[in-house]
Amino acid sequence: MKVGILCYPSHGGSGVVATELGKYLAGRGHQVHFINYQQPFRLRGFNPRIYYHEVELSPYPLFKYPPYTLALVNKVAAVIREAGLDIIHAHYAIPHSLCAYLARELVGRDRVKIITTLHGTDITLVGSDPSFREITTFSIQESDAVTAVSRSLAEETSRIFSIDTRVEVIYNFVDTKLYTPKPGAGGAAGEGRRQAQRERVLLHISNFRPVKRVQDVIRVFARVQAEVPARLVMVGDGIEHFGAAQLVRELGLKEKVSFLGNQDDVLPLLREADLFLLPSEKESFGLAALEAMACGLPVVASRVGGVPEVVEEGVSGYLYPVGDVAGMAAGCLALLQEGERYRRFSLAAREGAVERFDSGKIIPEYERLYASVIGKI
Ligand code: GMT
Repeated sequence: MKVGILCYPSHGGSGVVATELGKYLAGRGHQVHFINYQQPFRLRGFNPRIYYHEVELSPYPLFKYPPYTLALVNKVAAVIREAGLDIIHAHYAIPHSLCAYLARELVGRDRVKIITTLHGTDITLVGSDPSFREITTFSIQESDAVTAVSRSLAEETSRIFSIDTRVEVIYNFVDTKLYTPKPGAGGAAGEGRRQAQRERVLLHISNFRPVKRVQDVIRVFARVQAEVPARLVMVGDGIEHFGAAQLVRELGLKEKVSFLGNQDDVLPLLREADLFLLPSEKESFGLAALEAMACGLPVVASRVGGVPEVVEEGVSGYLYPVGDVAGMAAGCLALLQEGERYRRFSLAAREGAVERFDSGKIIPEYERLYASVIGKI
């Protein structure tokens, strides 16, 4: 099949899922075309079956807001014609799903099928905002198939929008052959190392938006490090960075907290960490938590959205109400202070990732969906 992928190329779970999906599909013999203003950050190295089409936008004094989405539509239509795409897979409803719809209108309805994958904030924050609500509803309804990355998000989509479109759940995935505990030392295998090492490492990765509650990460860490030697590694960037850095200074934790900014490759960081923290207010799935689990890290998180579908409560992590900093700190300490418990959770985290979310298990679900919308099965 020939598949066009539209996604956000910057750091963020939806772009990661779209890029990893494209790479995997190419590995299975499909031809994949990324159409974007920038090469997705995880799209590295040459692959003869992966094409990258850059959307260029000439500046014009009349445009206060350069119309990127119109240029994208134009480019998508051109790629459909030139490459003969079978499918456009739009990740994140706004604007990609609508751009796919407009491009299909330009080339002719029968030429290409549209799949929209909903990732979370495109529904829970952006899509439900009155300024985007109608257009989100429209683009969902005009897609040939719609998927959501968790059951919770699929249900929320049906609740928020009055649509009769079936929203199929296809979970996010991780390559568990690549995302593994540090060979011979990290994750579940590394309990010896963990016992011996002085400082435990807590890790948080996000886009530092208000919805991620990064100050809760700092407050949880403050309580944990008062009981066990520990350090906190913060990966990512966004508008909450300054508030978080300020809180670290106020709490006198500057020597124990590192802000690394956006990182293209988080695997080495996951392999050196002991616990993953995700105290978000909303989280449709929590891809960063899944990648952590694949590396054998138990997760301490809030019980929201799709997180309980990923992290098995009391098995691979502990979940708490949003803002329950004391609870989350207690959960971290229960894991860090009891070696046997930590070992069990670490093994279960790895096992959960391998058995339920491995890319080799999930990606064929997308292939089946593609085949069914283009009438091949
Ligand atoms: O967190 C965000 O707002 C960014 C968004 C994205 O595009 O990366 O994340 C969403 O999609 C991810 C990939 O499907 C999910 O793992 C995240 O849970 C989801 N974020 C939220 O629901 C807040």
